[in-house]
Amino acid sequence: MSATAPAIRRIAHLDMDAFYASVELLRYPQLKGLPVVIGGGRRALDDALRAQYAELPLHEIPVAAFPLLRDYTGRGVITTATYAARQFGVGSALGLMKAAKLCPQAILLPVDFAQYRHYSQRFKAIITEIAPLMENRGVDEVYIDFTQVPGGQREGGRVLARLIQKAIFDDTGLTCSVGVAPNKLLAKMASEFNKPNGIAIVHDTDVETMIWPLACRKINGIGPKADAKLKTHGIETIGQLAAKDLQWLMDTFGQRTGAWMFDAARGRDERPIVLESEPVSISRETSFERDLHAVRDKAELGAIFTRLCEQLADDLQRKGYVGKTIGIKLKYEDFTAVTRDITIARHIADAKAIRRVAGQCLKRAPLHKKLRLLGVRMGALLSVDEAQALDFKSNQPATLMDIALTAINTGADDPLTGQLF
Ligand code: DCP
Ligand code: MG
Repeated sequence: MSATAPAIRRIAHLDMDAFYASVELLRYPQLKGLPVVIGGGRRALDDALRAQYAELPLHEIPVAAFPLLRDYTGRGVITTATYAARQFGVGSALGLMKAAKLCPQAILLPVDFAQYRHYSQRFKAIITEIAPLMENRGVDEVYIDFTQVPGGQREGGRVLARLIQKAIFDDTGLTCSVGVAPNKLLAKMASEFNKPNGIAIVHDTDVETMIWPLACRKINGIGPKADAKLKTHGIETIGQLAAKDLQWLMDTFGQRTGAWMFDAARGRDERPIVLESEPVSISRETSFERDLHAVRDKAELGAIFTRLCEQLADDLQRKGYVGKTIGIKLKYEDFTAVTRDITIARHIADAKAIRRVAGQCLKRAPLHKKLRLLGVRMGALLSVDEAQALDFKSNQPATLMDIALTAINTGADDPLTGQLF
């Protein structure tokens, strides 16, 4: 490429290989090359194994000591499987007992989301150091804009893809696969072409040869329902889809979907890379079926309040956040609203702790009017990893007694609040 040639849009899709399983193999490298599946609620068993071999480092626990799929009973499903296990036809979403029939000798390990989140954050941090325009698509995949990044145009993006793969592997020991293409739609398909540890490059001119032979389901957005409908019209491949005219597609699938399918079959996709914006706060709220009074409906209100705190705690834990500003929102029967919040000294995400602090907030809000809505919010968010580092450094006490220390924005107390919550 000459120095004056305009940059061609190059978008990469990067997807980690057998992600959960590969993370498990980092601590149990003795299982490398063996069929391993991840799933089921067997954390207790894993703990038992570690307790039994407490004197040994994890990587020295003998392979023969690991639980096998053939001994599993229960209703759990596989989250993922190593490539060695996939050869037996087992993989994501398959029931563990069904999988045991196909590959009884596979080793079964329980899921450890905290560990996967940790590695997820790590590989993404490495990518953004090299290529800052990254869109988060979930725990193990991202889109990256290669267009303006050094090496992003060389060999269609292969040079930069290789560099990123190497940087991730050097830091984490994990492999990934990358597709580089003119847009997200094609990049997503391409990242699957050479899995695992592969790179695939697609140009506009490759659509006919590389994309049209694929099944329609390979288009991200054509799900089982649309696929079944396409099949009833004899359309199996993307090439067959591309042979249909726009009007027919719009008549059959509706204007929007039909037009989208028309473009997708031609490998056209203009969607921009959406940059990560970390949430400032996470909240849960609910409006009541009838207005509730703090005294007369105390039990009902208390139960709803507790439920909201549990849901908020769930959201936080699922997304890997903790926070230290707990707030409530109240809307009254006359549609006026108030908020109260308290900032505590440590970051938390646990339902009981949230409930206690939120209860303190509620005590500071007027409660003589009936309520139509109640909300609970967590602000001052940090990722679990960041918070651990920070709270450890500042050596804060582990108790909740310190919540009274740093109350802010609590407004005037209302004499009617009493000891309700
Ligand atoms: N996952 C899950 N349940 C599913 C599918 C996936 O829990 N039905 C989890 C486990 C995977 C992770 O999400 O490790 C990433 O999903 P992928 O589809 O990218 O699958 P893998 O990374 O495991 O394998 P591949 O190498 O095919 O990408
Ligand atoms: Mg993956």
